Amino acid sequence: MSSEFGLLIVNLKMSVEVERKFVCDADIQKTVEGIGGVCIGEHQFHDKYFDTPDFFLTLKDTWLRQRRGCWELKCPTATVGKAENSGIEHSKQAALCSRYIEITSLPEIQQRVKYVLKDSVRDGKMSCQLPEEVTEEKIHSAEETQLVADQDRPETAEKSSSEGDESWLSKLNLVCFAAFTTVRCSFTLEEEVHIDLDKADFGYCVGEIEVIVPEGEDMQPAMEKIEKTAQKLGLTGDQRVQGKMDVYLQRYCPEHYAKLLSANIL
Ligand code: V4E
Repeated sequence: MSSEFGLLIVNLKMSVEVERKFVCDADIQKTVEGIGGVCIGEHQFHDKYFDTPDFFLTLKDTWLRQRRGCWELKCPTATVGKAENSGIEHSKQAALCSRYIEITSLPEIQQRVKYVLKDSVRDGKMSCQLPEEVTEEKIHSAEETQLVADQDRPETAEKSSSEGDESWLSKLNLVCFAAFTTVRCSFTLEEEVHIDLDKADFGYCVGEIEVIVPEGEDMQPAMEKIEKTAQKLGLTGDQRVQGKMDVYLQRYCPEHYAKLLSANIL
């Protein structure tokens, strides 16, 4: 996969992570294995989350983090599928699941973040340097084209040279607001269902059932797979379960937590 210049530009379709969190008991690992979950490994990672001092990104449900030295941005999907609006059962399933796009290309992350922060400058809520005009068109072109030279050169795939340069954070007035380490045990099941069992270093454990869906496709089948898996696990609760970030902010950043709660982000 390479052009005559050793560089290839491809269209990469985005994926949506459809996830449902659940409360873990002491036997959860056995329970997951009992329904056919195959453990694909345990690993540990440290997350650092970034936002402006007045929480502009997270108030737009946009989550910028650094994990294992790589940048990741989780943001809401653009549209809600038609099927999600039909039927009480469907809307109950939808309420228990979160849907986010995860972007891992640093140039694309920077474009997105600048685009979200554009409103903060327009509203006069904060000052940050936006070095170039950021338009929706540019966001889409960054989305549609990714330089995959890095994929051909594995030594640069994990961390590009610009990834080490963190001056863009201060230019955009971004500071770290949360940092914690997670030990994660991952399982795969049939029908492309994935389960993670997470233990955060501040003493919170949570499980997550996840299905990946190409952006724009109907999410209902994914939510049904998640519901089926939840039933097999014997999960009965119909309340939304707190993620690691909810608990972290509630404990350590109550002002930030309260703002996100009142904006219905958490
Ligand atoms: C808080 C938050 C986000 C940050 C990442 O949260 P989470 O999915 O809990 O982290 P993690 O480590 O499991 O990420 P993964 O490895 O799966 O990518 S992204 C969105 N939110 C808000 C949010 C929400 N509103 N509702 C639920 C159920 N979760 C998160």
